Amino acid sequence: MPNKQPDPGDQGSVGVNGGIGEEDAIGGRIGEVGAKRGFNRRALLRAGLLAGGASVSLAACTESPAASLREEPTAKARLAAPAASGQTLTVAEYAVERLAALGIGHAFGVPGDYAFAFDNAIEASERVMWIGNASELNAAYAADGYARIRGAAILCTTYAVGELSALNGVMGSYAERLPVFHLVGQPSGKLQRARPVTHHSLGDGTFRQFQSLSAASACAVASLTPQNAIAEMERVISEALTQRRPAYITAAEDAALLPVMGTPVAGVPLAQVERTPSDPASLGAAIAAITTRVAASASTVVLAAYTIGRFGLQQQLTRFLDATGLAYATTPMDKAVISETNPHFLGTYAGASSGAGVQEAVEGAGLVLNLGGVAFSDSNTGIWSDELDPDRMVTVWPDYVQAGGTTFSSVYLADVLERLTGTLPKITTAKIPARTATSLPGGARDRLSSATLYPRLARFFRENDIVIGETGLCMSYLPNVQLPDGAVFHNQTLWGSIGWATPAAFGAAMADPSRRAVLVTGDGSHQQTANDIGAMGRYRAKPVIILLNNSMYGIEEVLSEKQGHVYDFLAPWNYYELPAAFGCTGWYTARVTTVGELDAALAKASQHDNGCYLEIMLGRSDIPASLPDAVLDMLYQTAPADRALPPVASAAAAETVNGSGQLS
Ligand SMILES: Cc1ncc(C[n+]2csc(CCOP(=O)(O)OP(=O)(O)O)c2C)c(N)n1
Ligand SMILES: [Mg+2]
Repeated sequence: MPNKQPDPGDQGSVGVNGGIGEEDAIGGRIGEVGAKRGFNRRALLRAGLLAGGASVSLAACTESPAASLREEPTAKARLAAPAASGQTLTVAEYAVERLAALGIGHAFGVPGDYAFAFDNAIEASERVMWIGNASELNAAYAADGYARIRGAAILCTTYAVGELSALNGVMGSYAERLPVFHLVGQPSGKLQRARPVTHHSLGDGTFRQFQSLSAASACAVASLTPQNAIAEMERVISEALTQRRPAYITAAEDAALLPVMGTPVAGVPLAQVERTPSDPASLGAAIAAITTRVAASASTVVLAAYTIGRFGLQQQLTRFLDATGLAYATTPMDKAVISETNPHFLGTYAGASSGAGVQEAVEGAGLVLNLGGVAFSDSNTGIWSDELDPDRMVTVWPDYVQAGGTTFSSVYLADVLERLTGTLPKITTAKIPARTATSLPGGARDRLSSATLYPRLARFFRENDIVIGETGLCMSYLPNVQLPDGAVFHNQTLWGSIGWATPAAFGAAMADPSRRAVLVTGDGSHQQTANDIGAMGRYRAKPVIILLNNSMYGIEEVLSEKQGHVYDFLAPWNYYELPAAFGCTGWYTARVTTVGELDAALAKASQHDNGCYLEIMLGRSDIPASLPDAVLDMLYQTAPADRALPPVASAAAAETVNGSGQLS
């Protein structure tokens, strides 16, 4: 039961038995006032309203198998747990319990008085544990990391100041297709109608303008009331899961405290949620078109996209590859979507930055079967150095198929995979380049460099690891490190917001504590969100953090014509001291400068059953030269005569605008 150990910081005046009083934005009178504005008020409201209100019980919700995911006994046991006691749930409680039924066991957030209804509902839930992050942006990143492993996540922030701080993080989840349910409390309807000057407002008596900003990061939006809460939760859950994108769920504080009306829905765990079926005629036509194209081409290679993982189709893909014998490659964004020990795995495809032999195998194929819709973004293709012919590619997007000039709509990835598995014959496929065992370069006294580091990290990674790589120079190396069986890899390749990886690694660690989470991050990125190391210690997460100290925003130097920019230098932190400063106890920390020190530290870290933090001193000499002018010109397109973008990059962008990126 690791989840709800009360940490030392929680045992003082900010008691765990209710968590009330942690915030009182108006008066700052912690404790008494907080209590009155929190549970007591809610209890009074509920008691007063229940007598005349519709009497519905959500006891059924607690019977979901997902209940076992909840490992969190302490503080909540002392609170009335409405779902367990069969009491009528408030709107906020219903929202939380309905999401819990999907198997979401944690909610990441920062509390706020307008969001107390949601905060208190989470605190009182038997199935969802409150996880306090250092900021809302951190919480959004953590929820993103959690959703990558658990399939979906809850983020809870307060009105305006909280939700807007989270916005970049949630937008990243939108771009990278992760269903994060963002719960946001608003001032009560009474307040909004009276139009007073309140905190978190622009002082003009208007209240709804922030909702539209937050809504831009969501594929579905719901403003809950007692009358609509049950139906609206079904709608937003269905939409978020169909699209694998965030949903924004808000409620005015008075509405959030009223009992829901109608028949509640118990829900099922994520894996049991029924998928929208494909249109049979369209599916049949798409399968026929793909089969014809495969038969007509001399060779076929598969690109397996990240969406295979987002939609939980890893086993289907494995069966498909076994049945057809087709070889597959993954781009950095799709890395380890299925185990990289799969015998059909070619390696990483990223244009000129591909693994040995992979570019030739993929670009030399007569047909590329793009399963899931690879993002041919600059950062995913060795800066558009891919040379794929759109006419030799069939793309199975999450909800439609594109074959030549024909689009087959209302056809879903899962159905296409399943049907193709039974339809395509066993095919001889591209030759898989022989893998050479990596030798370990460097002597024990040598100063560390990327050349000596990454081969050692490759050996350090172990089966079932969750490896989180930050945006930055590490992404020039990690994609080509082959991972052991069952290990997965996540990077925010498309959205690329630095700082994401540290809280995302925390979220991933919370999503599955049985697996080791290994974070590889640059120093500049880490400086943005390092304060969530405190949350890691507090909630007993045990990540291994590999901090790359080059004292610079290194990749920015590579991406600009000249180096040594004043804006790329960083404040010199003593990184390896951070875990202690942030209250982590029992962590193994080290600063390593030589190859021998690194070897010793990795050996210790692999044995240490708690958090580990290794500060790797790479230095500025490890930063590669700037990219050639021609590449930079193509990347930025700032001069009239710059080289045009390659066709697949532009074609894929057009797909995104016209197709699966715009489902609603
Ligand atoms: C939120 C955000 N701000 C700024 C950037 C621009 N940016 C991209 S990479 C990068 C530098 C990363 O530096 P570091 O983490 O130290 O990694 P390094 O490349 O040095 O290994 C910056 C500033 C960004 N992607 N996201
Ligand atoms: Mg750096």
